[in-house]
Amino acid sequence: MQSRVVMLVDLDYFFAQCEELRNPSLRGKPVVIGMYSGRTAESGAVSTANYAARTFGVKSGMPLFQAKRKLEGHDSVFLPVDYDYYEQISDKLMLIFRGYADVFEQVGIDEAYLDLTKRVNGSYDEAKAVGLRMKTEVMAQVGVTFSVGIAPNKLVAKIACDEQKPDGLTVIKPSDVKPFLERLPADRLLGVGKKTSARMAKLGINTIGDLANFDVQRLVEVFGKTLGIYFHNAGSGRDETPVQESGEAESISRIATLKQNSRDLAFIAETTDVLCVEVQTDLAKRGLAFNQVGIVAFLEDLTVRSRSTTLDNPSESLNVLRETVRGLLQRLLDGTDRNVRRIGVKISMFREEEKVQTRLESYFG
Ligand code: DCP
Ligand code: CA
Ligand code: CA
Repeated sequence: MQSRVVMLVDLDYFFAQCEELRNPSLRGKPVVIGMYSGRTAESGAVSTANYAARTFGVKSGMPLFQAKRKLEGHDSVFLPVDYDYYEQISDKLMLIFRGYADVFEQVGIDEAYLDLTKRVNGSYDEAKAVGLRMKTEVMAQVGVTFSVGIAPNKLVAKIACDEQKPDGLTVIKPSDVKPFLERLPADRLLGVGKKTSARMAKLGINTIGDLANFDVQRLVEVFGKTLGIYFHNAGSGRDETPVQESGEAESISRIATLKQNSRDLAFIAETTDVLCVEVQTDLAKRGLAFNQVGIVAFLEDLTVRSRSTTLDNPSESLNVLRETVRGLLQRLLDGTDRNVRRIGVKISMFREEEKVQTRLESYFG
């Protein structure tokens, strides 16, 4: 049987890179994105940091005051998380990545698996060329870098991707899987955290190679059946999990802040009409139809209202989308006497047939 060709793309220092994109004068300086808890001005944790900040030892999850201390005396920049903006960039990128895949699975905001097997006819050299083309296109169209891992399955693609960052590209052909994994520490495997790796070390398991050679019965005794068998397979780089369309990637949304707070339908519709065009353009690129439409409004008092509806028949029409959104907007305004500050439009795709098809394929190989 032909090996699969699975690619993982992972955006580099994603939240911080988005901030650099918005404000290029940040480039070269240490940039830290903080999740501020709001209790005191300094309390909270590091969400991520660019590579310049990482050279000073700043890491995701670290308390912000600690990051501040590490960067003291350096010309660094601390910014709060702006998730809506990062999501907009992510949506744009995912749309480009999707175009390169037979099957596409977004994982979180900054990662995606692509099954390329058919597209490259099983060739790892061709897959590498595709990865390089993607980098060029993404740099030209959006202006960000990402790292790529290419391997026969998701498990190894993930580890390969982590191997070279930022802007890396690592290819592990089927015949290279064993020598590649053997030398790596066991905690590079998904599911091996601090506790597990300490338990493994007691058993004399330090590298993934040690895990592969370890008696599977003992692993099951120590870690239980499910984990034991998973570790045994993972140690040898075996993973049959298919790349699958995820639910999350099946909707497209856009959000915008109004020029001024308002509850005037015609005024707000000027903005939603633009959002509709953007959403519908994305949809058309994917050649899909929508059957659900939703709007979300952030009101002046910071409360959130939403309305949604399901169409009788899936549609691709911009007019249908605009009119449906206006109808929802009317309903939403009828339900409140406050002004709207921000407004978002979201459509969900109609792809029942395809979903069922993928599910069957994953059951029956
Ligand atoms: N993130 C977060 N808190 C964490 C880890 C991550 O808020 N503890 C957010 C910020 C990251 C994004 O998720 O930008 C993606 O996480 P990654 O683990 O992929 O890390 P980065 O993209 O920041 O860096 P890398 O270049 O190592 O992938
Ligand atoms: Ca990343
Ligand atoms: Ca990631």
